[in-house]
Amino acid sequence: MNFQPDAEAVRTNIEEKLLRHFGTVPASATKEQVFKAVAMTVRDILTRRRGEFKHLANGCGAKRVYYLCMEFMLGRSLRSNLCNLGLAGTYRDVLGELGFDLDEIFEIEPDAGLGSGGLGRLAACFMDSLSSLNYPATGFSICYEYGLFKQKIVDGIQVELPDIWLPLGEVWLIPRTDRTFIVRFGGRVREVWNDGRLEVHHEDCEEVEAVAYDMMISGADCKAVSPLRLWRARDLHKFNMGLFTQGQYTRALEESNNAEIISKVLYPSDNHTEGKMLRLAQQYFLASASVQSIIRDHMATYKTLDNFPDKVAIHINDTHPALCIPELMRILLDEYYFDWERAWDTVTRSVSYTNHTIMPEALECWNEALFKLRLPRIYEIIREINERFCREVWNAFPGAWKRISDMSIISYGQIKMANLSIVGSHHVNGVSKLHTEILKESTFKEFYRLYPKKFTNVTNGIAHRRWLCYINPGLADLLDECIGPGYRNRPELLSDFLKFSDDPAVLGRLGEIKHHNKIRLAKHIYAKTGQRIDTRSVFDAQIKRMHEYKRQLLNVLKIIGLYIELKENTGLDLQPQTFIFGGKAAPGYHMARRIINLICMLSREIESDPGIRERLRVIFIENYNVSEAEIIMPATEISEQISLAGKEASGTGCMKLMMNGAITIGTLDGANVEILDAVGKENMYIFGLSSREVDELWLRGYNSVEYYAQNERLIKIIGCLQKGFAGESFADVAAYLIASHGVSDPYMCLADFESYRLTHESMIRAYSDREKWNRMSLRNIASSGYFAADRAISEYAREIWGIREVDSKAAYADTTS
Ligand code: 26Q
Repeated sequence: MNFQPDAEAVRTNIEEKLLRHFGTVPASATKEQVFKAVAMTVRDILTRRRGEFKHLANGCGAKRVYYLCMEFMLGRSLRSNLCNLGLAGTYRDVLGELGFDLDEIFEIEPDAGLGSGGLGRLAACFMDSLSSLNYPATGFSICYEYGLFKQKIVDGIQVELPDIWLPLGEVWLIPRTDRTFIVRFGGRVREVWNDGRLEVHHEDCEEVEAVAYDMMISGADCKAVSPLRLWRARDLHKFNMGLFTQGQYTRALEESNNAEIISKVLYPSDNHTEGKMLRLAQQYFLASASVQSIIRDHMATYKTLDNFPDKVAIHINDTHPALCIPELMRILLDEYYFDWERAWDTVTRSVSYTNHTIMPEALECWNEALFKLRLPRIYEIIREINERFCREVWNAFPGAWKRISDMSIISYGQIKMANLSIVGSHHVNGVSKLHTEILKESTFKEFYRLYPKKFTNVTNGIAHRRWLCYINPGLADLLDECIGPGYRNRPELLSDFLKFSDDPAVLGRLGEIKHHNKIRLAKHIYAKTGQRIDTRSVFDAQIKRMHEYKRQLLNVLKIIGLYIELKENTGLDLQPQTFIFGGKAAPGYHMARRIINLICMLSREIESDPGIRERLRVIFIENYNVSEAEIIMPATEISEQISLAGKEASGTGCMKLMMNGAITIGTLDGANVEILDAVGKENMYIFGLSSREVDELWLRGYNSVEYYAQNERLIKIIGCLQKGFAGESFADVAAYLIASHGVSDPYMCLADFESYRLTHESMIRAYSDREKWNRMSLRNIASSGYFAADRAISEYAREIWGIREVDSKAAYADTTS
């Protein structure tokens, strides 16, 4: 039976934590203290349940999955843990009696922002489903002291501040000082033959200790609790007393800090690599500590590595943790004396890989010479993997030099991590249907010819309990009433909601729920920015990382067009519209920062014009993160998914918005294609070039001036950009959009502009028939079940990892027999 405290126990536990940790009582405790005390009691429940589940899983010898990712963007945990455990009501009552409001306590928690965008949030959603479906799973990542920077907008410009999350956030972390491993960098490798076997010694290297901090991830209405193990770097030689006594005080401090720098800060770029040696150190640190931990657990249970691939699935989320492939080889060869073939067989039957991008600048490469200096033994192993692989390709395609050079793991002084990942994995997964097709036909075409069976498609999914039930309780209540609560554990049942498409009462309720959520967002925006937005205007949101390929610029061009129209024709009868943007730019990404600046200046100019701002509003929401998303998603009516076709691997924000009843305007890109399949073209607005047309246009040569010169509107819009907004010229952005040579827009905004504008216009017309709009909204909600992470995880489990749910009855039968 799952451990579940009653109200009396909850109250006593909270009081006890307050007294013991803060020497206080509820009547005089601060909200921070109450948050911490409450979180500690929840952590205790989770730890206890984890013990019970581990016992069950061990009892049946279940195969486990280990999910490695450099990022886990968890957001806040208290609400989701309480809801998942079915304890939200009890805690609300108890805290009420103690004089606190649970919702206010939720607000105290900082976001755990250990991720930069979609990849990191996907990892967090997947942990939720792994637990909820009772799969035996562990996540591995780094315990960054600073997560993704905090974004401030000062005079319309992004300023980055450190994200200090640990003082409060670490309440969820359980330090496992009994789980530490040594990770080695630099030095030399010495090989000696001893008693007929090769011994590999690592000399003069720097040693860093990896210390485990576990965060317990709850699932909903289930037995499982899964650990997310976060590694923190600790300097082994904490302090160099020698230097200290020689009076070199600062040098002693510097040296002691050096190793700990590894887990200091998350790299803030997404869909772009930075070939920095510190990033390489972070990646190896994660890979090495995690593989050592996996082997230790496995040996503790089975006392042999013979059955390793039957009991262990290691998944690498993008290439960032790919060094676990040579690291596992190293341990099997050097520490367990496997021969090469047996070690390679073990590795390639255990590891699988998901690719998340086809943007060339995001495919990781490391400089061979620097890599060799930093990780000499790992380098030797990669060389050997590569030599054997190239021989295999040669045998399959004799004389095909070009092909071998494309597929080689090392070429022209670069180590290509995607090639290493494909060669070392039993499956290579793409994150949407279209993305998988592009991987097979273009990015990894040669690999697909060699290993056609390796390639799979499991389309991404989102944690629907968090992104629907918990953040949109009004909608969840309506669904409970109409179709019963079964969809909470079986998201495919959301389709039952279709039965209500023609029920005017339900459609009316949907409209009211949306309006209520819009009021909540409007209040939030007022508190943050002082801007009072009209809740009867249509809420149109583009919330995601700032990136050229996502084309926030295309959206801005459309808004400028509307602005010009309103200025030219003051009597124009236009449905009031509020455009909401949110997203961070990588600090070194100039154009992305310029786009933020443009949005903010346009917003400011409109704000100063009373005649316009009643009908057209632009809002830039500062510091877009998981918690901000949780307020914006339920309030949004139009979801902007307008990347250039072929560039967005999947997108997951599109799924969250759809599930909350927003209607999508989008290109045929990433998961949009499957949203269209699910909801039908009557309930979605598609525009623009297809990915094939994009490729053709690219080959022919995209000439922006062709689109510009023929379009009166575009001429005016570009003119407006050149003149600028609120005193700031954007002539540089205008030049980028229309240049036919030199620096120009590779994402072809102007090619899709007219089709985008017309499609948006027809959407705004449709909005005036509110019942029809609500019906579209209902159909989107009812068709969103496919995009639940529960579905994605079941597919991964079955098709890629070969793991099964832990069934409590079977487990007991096993242990008792
Ligand atoms: C690599 C090396 C050095 C520094 C940084 C990086 C790095 C970090 C993060 C490279 C890429 C990322 C993140 C990529 C990402 O978030 N991709 C998104 O993944 C989502 C989940 O599959 C998809 O839905 C999105 O389409 C994809 O853009």
